[in-house]
Amino acid sequence: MPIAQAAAPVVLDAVELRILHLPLVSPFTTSFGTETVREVIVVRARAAGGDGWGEIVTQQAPLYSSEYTHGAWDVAQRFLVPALLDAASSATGGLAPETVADVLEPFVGHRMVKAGLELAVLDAALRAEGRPLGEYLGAVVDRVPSGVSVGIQRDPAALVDTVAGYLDQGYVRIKIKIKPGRDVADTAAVRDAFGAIPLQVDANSAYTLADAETLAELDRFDLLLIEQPLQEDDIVDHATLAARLRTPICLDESIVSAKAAADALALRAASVINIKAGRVGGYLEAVRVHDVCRAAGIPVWCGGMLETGIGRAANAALAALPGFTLPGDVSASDRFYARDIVREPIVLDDGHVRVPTAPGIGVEIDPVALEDATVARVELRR
Ligand code: OSB
Ligand code: MG
Repeated sequence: MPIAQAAAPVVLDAVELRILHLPLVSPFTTSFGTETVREVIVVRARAAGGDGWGEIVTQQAPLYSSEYTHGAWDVAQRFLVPALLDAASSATGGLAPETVADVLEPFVGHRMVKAGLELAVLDAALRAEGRPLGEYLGAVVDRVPSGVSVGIQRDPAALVDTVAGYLDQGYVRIKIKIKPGRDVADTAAVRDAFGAIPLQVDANSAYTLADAETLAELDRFDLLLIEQPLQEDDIVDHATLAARLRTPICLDESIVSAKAAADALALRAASVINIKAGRVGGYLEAVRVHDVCRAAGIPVWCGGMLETGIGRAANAALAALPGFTLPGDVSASDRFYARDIVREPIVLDDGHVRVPTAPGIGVEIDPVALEDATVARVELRR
């Protein structure tokens, strides 16, 4: 469903951007690399009615997508924030959160930056109105099942140990990262060790159609899905692969908008879709992706980008929409961070995460934790 009730316009006095460095509790390895410190940008929209917070989920290097933190830092200051400040001045009567995407639309790409800016404006608007983000987006449940994304480990035995720890904590679905040479044996080890748990794999674009035979070997593990086996642009190849596999194909990197989702479904390139607000340019576009999939009877789930408590709280709200019928990568703060930057870290309760009910994103920033993690700060004014 589209947003039922629009939010009131926001007058912006300034936008503060910070680059944070947050140490991860353990290294996170995917087919594209290993991260030990999360480098991320936090946005504070300084509005007449109070501050709003957003998160730009770029990573340090352009390995998952073409976006990366210092590119985001540049484009935000040079183009996107000035355009936003112009459109949201008292002279214009302010800017409604639903029109942020229109204001930023002339600038091609940079969706993660647009998403972080839109979230900050949305949070400011909703806090001023006393409305929780979940209610605004159309949440239908008050808690969401929590899955965990497990990085590639030293060997399959180490992977089994790591997965055992997450199952003990109560996570209801396991996703393991795979890459060529670390696929069939790793998946077999987890299946053998834990039986019929809800299990899926994520290749982060590491294969080509020439690997179809290897990928077909995964069919015997009854996986929920295989996520993004081929490259971002390989929509037709994904359709070809889908016809050869029994395991459902889920797209992540390829789905950059509601239009991209509709096209991928029309081509039968995927039968499940991972929705990340950053990747599609914002939480409002994420709702539109959800709506396209729901109308087509395609299940969706909420992906993650190692968010801080800001994006993690917003993801919990998004994942509460009715089309999110599979557990998301909406894990507890302590899955990645010893110390989150919000006062109410996201916690696991019986394998679920609560949808915040306080106004806006529903969490308060811990100013000391924020300051301690900040490595760069800038404030832009009109
Ligand atoms: O492909 O889903 C992905 C993290 C960074 C970049 C891409 C991905 C991921 C994850 C982690 O899998 C998801 C999470 O935040 O829990
Ligand atoms: Mg993925």
